[in-house]
Amino acid sequence: MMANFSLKGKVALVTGASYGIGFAIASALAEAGATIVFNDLKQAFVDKGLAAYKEAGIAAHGYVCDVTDEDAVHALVQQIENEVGVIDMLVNNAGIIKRIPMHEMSAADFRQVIDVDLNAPFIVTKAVIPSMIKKGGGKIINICSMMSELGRETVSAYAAAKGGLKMLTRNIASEYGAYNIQCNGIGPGYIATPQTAPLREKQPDGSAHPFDAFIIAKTPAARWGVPEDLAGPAVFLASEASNFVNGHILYVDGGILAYIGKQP
Ligand code: NAP
Ligand code: GCO
Repeated sequence: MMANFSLKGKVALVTGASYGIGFAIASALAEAGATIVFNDLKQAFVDKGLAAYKEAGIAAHGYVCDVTDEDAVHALVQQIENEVGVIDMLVNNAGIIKRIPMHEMSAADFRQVIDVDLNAPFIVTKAVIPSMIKKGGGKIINICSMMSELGRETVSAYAAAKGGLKMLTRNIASEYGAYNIQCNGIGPGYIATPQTAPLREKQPDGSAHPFDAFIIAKTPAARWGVPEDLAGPAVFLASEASNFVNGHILYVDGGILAYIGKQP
Protein backbone atom coordinates (compact mmCIF):
# COMPACT_ATOMS: atom_id res chain seq x y z
CA MET A 1 0.00 0.00 0.00
CA MET A 2 2.85 2.42 0.83
CA ALA A 3 4.06 2.13 -2.81
CA ASN A 4 0.90 4.04 -3.76
CA PHE A 5 2.39 7.13 -2.07
CA SER A 6 5.51 7.07 -4.24
CA LEU A 7 5.92 9.88 -6.80
CA LYS A 8 9.03 8.30 -8.38
CA GLY A 9 9.32 9.13 -12.07
CA LYS A 10 6.70 11.89 -11.90
CA VAL A 11 7.13 15.57 -12.85
CA ALA A 12 5.51 18.14 -10.55
CA LEU A 13 4.99 21.83 -11.34
CA VAL A 14 4.43 23.92 -8.20
CA THR A 15 3.67 27.55 -9.00
CA GLY A 16 5.16 30.36 -6.89
CA ALA A 17 7.34 27.90 -4.97
CA SER A 18 10.59 29.80 -4.22
CA TYR A 19 9.60 29.82 -0.55
CA GLY A 20 6.61 29.53 1.78
CA ILE A 21 3.90 26.91 1.37
CA GLY A 22 4.89 26.16 -2.25
CA PHE A 23 8.47 25.42 -1.27
CA ALA A 24 7.36 23.08 1.55
CA ILE A 25 4.92 21.23 -0.72
CA ALA A 26 7.50 20.92 -3.53
CA SER A 27 10.10 19.64 -1.06
CA ALA A 28 7.67 16.98 0.17
CA LEU A 29 6.82 15.90 -3.39
CA ALA A 30 10.56 15.66 -4.09
CA GLU A 31 11.08 13.51 -0.99
CA ALA A 32 8.37 11.20 -2.34
CA GLY A 33 10.36 10.89 -5.60
CA ALA A 34 8.99 13.61 -7.89
CA THR A 35 11.09 15.85 -10.15
CA ILE A 36 10.32 19.42 -9.09
CA VAL A 37 9.65 22.33 -11.43
CA PHE A 38 8.67 25.73 -10.04
CA ASN A 39 8.26 29.29 -11.22
CA ASP A 40 8.35 32.74 -9.71
CA LEU A 41 7.87 36.29 -10.91
CA LYS A 42 11.50 37.37 -10.76
CA GLN A 43 14.80 35.67 -11.65
CA ALA A 44 16.19 36.75 -8.27
CA PHE A 45 13.48 34.74 -6.49
CA VAL A 46 13.93 31.79 -8.84
CA ASP A 47 17.67 31.83 -8.09
CA LYS A 48 16.96 32.09 -4.34
CA GLY A 49 14.58 29.17 -4.64
CA LEU A 50 17.05 27.07 -6.65
CA ALA A 51 19.68 27.65 -3.97
CA ALA A 52 17.22 26.65 -1.22
CA TYR A 53 16.20 23.48 -3.07
CA LYS A 54 19.88 22.62 -3.68
CA GLU A 55 20.61 23.09 0.02
CA ALA A 56 17.77 20.65 0.70
CA GLY A 57 19.35 18.18 -1.73
CA ILE A 58 16.69 18.77 -4.41
CA ALA A 59 17.74 19.33 -8.05
CA ALA A 60 14.77 21.54 -8.93
CA HIS A 61 14.10 23.27 -12.23
CA GLY A 62 13.15 26.96 -11.87
CA TYR A 63 11.64 29.34 -14.40
CA VAL A 64 10.52 32.97 -14.44
CA CYS A 65 6.81 33.17 -15.29
CA ASP A 66 3.86 35.34 -14.27
CA VAL A 67 1.00 32.85 -13.83
CA THR A 68 -1.54 35.51 -14.90
CA ASP A 69 0.07 35.80 -18.37
CA GLU A 70 -1.57 33.13 -20.55
CA ASP A 71 1.02 33.32 -23.35
CA ALA A 72 3.88 33.10 -20.85
CA VAL A 73 2.22 30.11 -19.12
CA HIS A 74 1.78 28.22 -22.40
CA ALA A 75 5.43 28.93 -23.29
CA LEU A 76 6.49 27.74 -19.81
CA VAL A 77 4.56 24.45 -20.10
CA GLN A 78 6.08 23.84 -23.56
CA GLN A 79 9.57 24.61 -22.22
CA ILE A 80 9.05 22.24 -19.27
CA GLU A 81 7.84 19.47 -21.58
CA ASN A 82 10.91 19.99 -23.80
CA GLU A 83 13.46 20.28 -20.99
CA VAL A 84 12.07 18.16 -18.13
CA GLY A 85 9.07 16.13 -19.24
CA VAL A 86 5.27 16.11 -19.34
CA ILE A 87 3.76 17.52 -16.13
CA ASP A 88 2.13 14.70 -14.13
CA MET A 89 0.99 16.88 -11.23
CA LEU A 90 0.25 20.58 -10.93
CA VAL A 91 0.03 22.50 -7.66
CA ASN A 92 -1.61 25.90 -8.19
CA ASN A 93 0.06 27.56 -5.22
CA ALA A 94 1.03 31.07 -6.39
CA GLY A 95 -1.16 33.63 -4.68
CA ILE A 96 -1.45 37.12 -3.26
CA ILE A 97 -3.64 38.85 -0.71
CA LYS A 98 -4.53 42.52 -0.24
CA ARG A 99 -5.99 43.35 3.15
CA ILE A 100 -8.14 46.45 2.50
CA PRO A 101 -11.69 47.26 3.77
CA MET A 102 -13.92 46.51 0.78
CA HIS A 103 -15.44 49.98 0.61
CA GLU A 104 -11.89 51.42 0.37
CA MET A 105 -10.60 48.86 -2.14
CA SER A 106 -10.08 49.91 -5.75
CA ALA A 107 -11.55 47.77 -8.51
CA ALA A 108 -7.99 47.41 -9.84
CA ASP A 109 -6.80 45.93 -6.53
CA PHE A 110 -9.81 43.60 -6.39
CA ARG A 111 -9.17 42.46 -9.98
CA GLN A 112 -5.47 41.82 -9.29
CA VAL A 113 -6.24 39.43 -6.44
CA ILE A 114 -8.87 37.62 -8.52
CA ASP A 115 -6.37 37.48 -11.41
CA VAL A 116 -3.61 35.78 -9.43
CA ASP A 117 -5.70 33.65 -7.05
CA LEU A 118 -8.48 32.49 -9.40
CA ASN A 119 -7.83 33.32 -13.06
CA ALA A 120 -4.25 32.03 -12.92
CA PRO A 121 -5.17 28.54 -11.63
CA PHE A 122 -7.61 28.37 -14.57
CA ILE A 123 -4.88 29.49 -17.02
CA VAL A 124 -2.20 27.09 -15.73
CA THR A 125 -4.59 24.14 -15.42
CA LYS A 126 -5.90 24.74 -18.96
CA ALA A 127 -2.29 24.69 -20.21
CA VAL A 128 -1.36 21.36 -18.58
CA ILE A 129 -4.58 19.34 -19.09
CA PRO A 130 -4.11 18.43 -22.81
CA SER A 131 -0.82 16.61 -22.10
CA MET A 132 -2.30 14.97 -18.99
CA ILE A 133 -5.14 13.62 -21.13
CA LYS A 134 -2.65 12.33 -23.73
CA LYS A 135 -0.57 10.71 -20.97
CA GLY A 136 -3.61 8.95 -19.47
CA GLY A 137 -4.14 11.02 -16.34
CA GLY A 138 -2.74 13.50 -13.85
CA LYS A 139 -3.16 15.27 -10.52
CA ILE A 140 -4.17 18.87 -9.92
CA ILE A 141 -4.02 20.41 -6.44
CA ASN A 142 -5.40 23.92 -5.90
CA ILE A 143 -4.27 25.75 -2.77
CA CYS A 144 -7.51 27.08 -1.37
CA SER A 145 -7.95 28.64 2.08
CA MET A 146 -10.10 29.00 5.20
CA MET A 147 -11.48 31.87 3.14
CA SER A 148 -12.90 29.33 0.71
CA GLU A 149 -15.45 28.82 3.53
CA LEU A 150 -15.32 31.86 5.82
CA GLY A 151 -15.11 35.63 5.43
CA ARG A 152 -13.52 38.26 7.58
CA GLU A 153 -12.91 41.99 7.47
CA THR A 154 -10.54 43.35 4.77
CA VAL A 155 -10.15 40.17 2.68
CA SER A 156 -13.16 40.41 0.33
CA ALA A 157 -11.18 39.92 -2.91
CA TYR A 158 -9.16 37.05 -1.45
CA ALA A 159 -12.24 35.28 -0.07
CA ALA A 160 -14.07 35.71 -3.39
CA ALA A 161 -11.08 34.26 -5.23
CA LYS A 162 -10.56 31.34 -2.85
CA GLY A 163 -14.29 30.59 -2.76
CA GLY A 164 -14.24 30.54 -6.54
CA LEU A 165 -11.14 28.34 -6.51
CA LYS A 166 -13.03 25.79 -4.39
CA MET A 167 -15.74 25.60 -7.04
CA LEU A 168 -13.23 25.63 -9.92
CA THR A 169 -11.61 22.64 -8.20
CA ARG A 170 -14.94 20.80 -8.10
CA ASN A 171 -15.69 21.67 -11.71
CA ILE A 172 -12.30 20.49 -13.00
CA ALA A 173 -12.88 17.27 -11.04
CA SER A 174 -16.29 16.91 -12.69
CA GLU A 175 -15.15 17.70 -16.24
CA TYR A 176 -11.89 15.71 -16.32
CA GLY A 177 -12.43 12.80 -13.93
CA ALA A 178 -13.23 10.62 -16.96
CA TYR A 179 -9.64 11.17 -18.18
CA ASN A 180 -8.19 9.83 -14.90
CA ILE A 181 -7.36 13.37 -13.80
CA GLN A 182 -8.07 14.03 -10.12
CA CYS A 183 -8.43 17.65 -9.05
CA ASN A 184 -8.54 18.41 -5.32
CA GLY A 185 -7.84 21.35 -3.06
CA ILE A 186 -5.82 21.86 0.07
CA GLY A 187 -7.26 24.46 2.44
CA PRO A 188 -4.47 25.53 4.79
CA GLY A 189 -5.44 27.17 8.07
CA TYR A 190 -3.33 30.04 9.34
CA ILE A 191 0.25 29.18 8.37
CA ALA A 192 3.37 31.10 9.40
CA THR A 193 4.75 32.39 6.09
CA PRO A 194 5.65 35.83 4.67
CA GLN A 195 2.01 36.19 3.58
CA THR A 196 0.77 36.14 7.18
CA ALA A 197 3.77 37.88 8.74
CA PRO A 198 1.81 41.17 9.13
CA LEU A 199 -0.73 39.27 11.30
CA ARG A 200 1.97 38.02 13.64
CA GLU A 201 4.13 41.13 14.02
CA LYS A 202 4.92 42.16 17.60
CA GLN A 203 3.17 45.35 18.70
CA PRO A 204 5.27 48.51 19.44
CA ASP A 205 5.08 47.67 23.16
CA GLY A 206 6.50 44.18 22.41
CA SER A 207 3.15 42.42 22.99
CA ALA A 208 1.76 39.81 20.62
CA HIS A 209 -0.34 40.96 17.62
CA PRO A 210 -4.03 40.72 18.63
CA PHE A 211 -4.66 38.53 15.56
CA ASP A 212 -2.02 36.12 16.83
CA ALA A 213 -3.92 35.57 20.10
CA PHE A 214 -7.19 35.36 18.12
CA ILE A 215 -5.92 32.53 15.91
CA ILE A 216 -4.51 30.62 18.86
CA ALA A 217 -7.93 30.83 20.55
CA LYS A 218 -9.71 29.73 17.36
CA THR A 219 -7.44 26.74 16.73
CA PRO A 220 -7.91 23.52 18.77
CA ALA A 221 -4.23 22.79 18.08
CA ALA A 222 -3.57 26.18 19.79
CA ARG A 223 -0.81 27.07 17.37
CA TRP A 224 -0.19 28.60 13.93
CA GLY A 225 0.46 26.04 11.23
CA VAL A 226 3.86 25.72 9.59
CA PRO A 227 4.35 25.01 5.86
CA GLU A 228 5.60 21.51 6.68
CA ASP A 229 2.12 20.66 8.07
CA LEU A 230 0.98 20.58 4.43
CA ALA A 231 3.62 18.09 3.27
CA GLY A 232 1.78 14.83 4.00
CA PRO A 233 -1.61 16.00 2.66
CA ALA A 234 0.09 17.20 -0.54
CA VAL A 235 1.92 13.91 -1.12
CA PHE A 236 -1.34 12.03 -0.53
CA LEU A 237 -3.29 14.12 -3.06
CA ALA A 238 -0.42 13.99 -5.57
CA SER A 239 -0.10 10.19 -5.36
CA GLU A 240 -1.99 7.14 -6.58
CA ALA A 241 -3.17 6.68 -2.99
CA SER A 242 -5.83 9.33 -3.76
CA ASN A 243 -6.94 8.05 -7.19
CA PHE A 244 -10.58 7.83 -6.03
CA VAL A 245 -10.50 11.21 -4.25
CA ASN A 246 -11.77 13.90 -6.60
CA GLY A 247 -13.27 17.35 -6.07
CA HIS A 248 -12.38 17.32 -2.37
CA ILE A 249 -11.03 20.25 -0.39
CA LEU A 250 -8.75 18.86 2.32
CA TYR A 251 -8.59 21.43 5.13
CA VAL A 252 -5.29 21.39 6.99
CA ASP A 253 -6.24 23.92 9.64
CA GLY A 254 -5.59 22.40 13.06
CA GLY A 255 -9.36 22.15 13.51
CA ILE A 256 -10.34 25.82 13.09
CA LEU A 257 -13.34 25.01 10.89
CA ALA A 258 -14.67 22.54 13.50
CA TYR A 259 -14.29 24.79 16.54
CA ILE A 260 -16.34 27.70 17.93
CA GLY A 261 -13.20 29.00 19.65
CA LYS A 262 -11.91 29.11 23.21
CA GLN A 263 -13.98 31.20 25.62
CA PRO A 264 -12.04 34.46 26.29
P1 NAP B 1 3.64 33.84 0.02
O1 NAP B 1 4.63 33.58 1.10
O2 NAP B 1 3.11 35.22 -0.20
O3 NAP B 1 4.23 33.26 -1.38
C1 NAP B 1 3.43 33.40 -2.51
C2 NAP B 1 4.27 32.97 -3.69
O4 NAP B 1 3.50 33.16 -4.89
C3 NAP B 1 5.55 33.80 -3.84
O5 NAP B 1 6.62 32.97 -4.24
C4 NAP B 1 5.16 34.77 -4.94
O6 NAP B 1 6.24 35.23 -5.71
C5 NAP B 1 4.30 33.88 -5.81
N1 NAP B 1 3.48 34.68 -6.74
C6 NAP B 1 2.62 35.66 -6.43
N2 NAP B 1 2.07 36.16 -7.55
C7 NAP B 1 2.61 35.47 -8.60
C8 NAP B 1 2.44 35.51 -10.01
N3 NAP B 1 1.62 36.40 -10.60
N4 NAP B 1 3.16 34.65 -10.76
C9 NAP B 1 4.01 33.77 -10.20
N5 NAP B 1 4.22 33.67 -8.86
C10 NAP B 1 3.51 34.52 -8.08
O7 NAP B 1 2.37 32.93 0.25
P2 NAP B 1 2.16 31.59 1.10
O8 NAP B 1 1.74 31.93 2.48
O9 NAP B 1 3.33 30.67 0.86
O10 NAP B 1 0.88 31.03 0.35
C11 NAP B 1 0.97 30.21 -0.79
C12 NAP B 1 -0.45 29.88 -1.20
O11 NAP B 1 -1.17 29.38 -0.07
C13 NAP B 1 -1.23 31.10 -1.68
O12 NAP B 1 -2.12 30.71 -2.71
C14 NAP B 1 -2.04 31.50 -0.44
O13 NAP B 1 -3.22 32.21 -0.78
C15 NAP B 1 -2.35 30.17 0.14
N6 NAP B 1 -2.67 30.14 1.57
C16 NAP B 1 -1.81 30.67 2.48
C17 NAP B 1 -2.13 30.55 3.84
C18 NAP B 1 -1.26 31.10 4.93
O14 NAP B 1 -1.74 31.20 6.08
N7 NAP B 1 -0.01 31.46 4.66
C19 NAP B 1 -3.29 29.91 4.24
C20 NAP B 1 -4.15 29.42 3.25
C21 NAP B 1 -3.82 29.52 1.92
P3 NAP B 1 7.00 36.61 -5.32
O15 NAP B 1 7.77 36.32 -4.08
O16 NAP B 1 7.85 36.91 -6.51
O17 NAP B 1 5.90 37.63 -5.09
C1 GCO C 1 -5.91 36.60 6.51
C2 GCO C 1 -4.93 35.52 6.22
C3 GCO C 1 -5.65 34.30 5.67
C4 GCO C 1 -4.65 33.22 5.39
C5 GCO C 1 -5.29 32.01 4.87
C6 GCO C 1 -6.19 31.38 5.88
O1 GCO C 1 -5.57 37.77 6.28
O2 GCO C 1 -7.00 36.25 6.98
O3 GCO C 1 -3.93 35.95 5.32
O4 GCO C 1 -6.34 34.66 4.52
O5 GCO C 1 -3.72 33.62 4.45
O6 GCO C 1 -5.89 32.17 3.64
O7 GCO C 1 -6.56 30.12 5.39
